[in-house]
Amino acid sequence: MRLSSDQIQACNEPLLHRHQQAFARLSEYLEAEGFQPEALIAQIRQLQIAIPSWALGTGGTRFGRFPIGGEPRNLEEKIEDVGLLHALNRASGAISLHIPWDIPRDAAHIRSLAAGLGLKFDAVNSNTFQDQPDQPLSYKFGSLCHTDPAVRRQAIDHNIEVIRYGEALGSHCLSVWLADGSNFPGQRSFVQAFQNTLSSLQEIYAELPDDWIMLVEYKPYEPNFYSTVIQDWGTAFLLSQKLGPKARVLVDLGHHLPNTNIEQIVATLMMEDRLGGFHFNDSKYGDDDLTVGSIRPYQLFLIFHELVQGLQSRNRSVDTLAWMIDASHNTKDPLEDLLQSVEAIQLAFAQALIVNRKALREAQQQNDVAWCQELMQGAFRTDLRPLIAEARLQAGGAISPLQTYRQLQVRQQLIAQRGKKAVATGL
Ligand SMILES: [Mn+2]
Repeated sequence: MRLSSDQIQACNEPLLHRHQQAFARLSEYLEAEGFQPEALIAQIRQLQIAIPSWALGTGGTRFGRFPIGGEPRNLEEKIEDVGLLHALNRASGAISLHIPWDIPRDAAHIRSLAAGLGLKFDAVNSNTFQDQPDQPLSYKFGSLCHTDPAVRRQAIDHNIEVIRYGEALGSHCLSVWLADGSNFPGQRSFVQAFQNTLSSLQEIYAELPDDWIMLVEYKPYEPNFYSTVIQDWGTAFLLSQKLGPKARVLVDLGHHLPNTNIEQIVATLMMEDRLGGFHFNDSKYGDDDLTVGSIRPYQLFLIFHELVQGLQSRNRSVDTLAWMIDASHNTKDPLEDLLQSVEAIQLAFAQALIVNRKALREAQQQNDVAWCQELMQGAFRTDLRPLIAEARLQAGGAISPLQTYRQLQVRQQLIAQRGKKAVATGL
């Protein structure tokens, strides 16, 4: 199904007056603070968040899964669902595919379907963390790090195949996350595992087209619980340095030990020009994969503060990084959850744009600790929702995406079309 701009405009109509009043009040405040609302809107509109093809169905835990109905049954329907999100928020203009869950059999058809909905293909993701039914060798004891060169060969070839699919779709980025590791002390040599992984990645790197980048994602534990080969940002950074300029670190917000200072990691990676992209989600305890900004919105803002600072100091635009949601939806409608996640990201970005950086630098220089906090929290506590709504409105989207989604009964229609028992492929 598709949403027409007439349908969205009709839902905007009753909200318009109140929105205009709120936006006028906010604009007056921002101008007094020295910011041009239209310039902020232009930057907000540049930020497009990729939706991963696996996030469109209900996820689950190892205890159970509770499908919501009307889930996309194939790649075409997944693209349609991202199109629905993008029609509402005008900020989800990219899709990230997972191979082999979503193999584009007819790349030209898939590409034109996406283009018709205003979508691009962001990073393509390889999968060597589970065995496929027709796969000759198992990844039970690792993939790129495996002790057996034949298993490594199979995993390398898979990654190269993913690059080829990505090329056919117009993607420019390969994302590699490995489950490789060990469950028990002594099970594996740390050094051998690292060196095998490095040499496997070097073979994949050699196959990257010139204008591609490789994102190396780290994770401290799970599914292996004693050691992970790429356990932290330092290891991912080391690998990317050894691989070459096209390799960069991918930061997944859920892939840290509790209370890690992620914003500091971001600042260091930006400083060294090795940050490649993000997987957004939120968590309270571990890799909880909850809605972005639902638990720690201040942390999200602090991360964006470092990102904006890093981008501005290098004179780079936001689209030079890969922005993606990587979450799982167990108790919400996945599309509603994704609308909330994208809005949370936009808000944190906008808040970071209105930090008075000149005043902050001065306060830092003077060691005026209280004023530093005042400036940061002043930006964070400014309600910028009308600014984000205005950015959507100007782009033809909904003033209130979630409300519009419900009013237009999108889920009910998807269930009617695809069935109550339709379950997303891949999960
Ligand atoms: Mn991730």
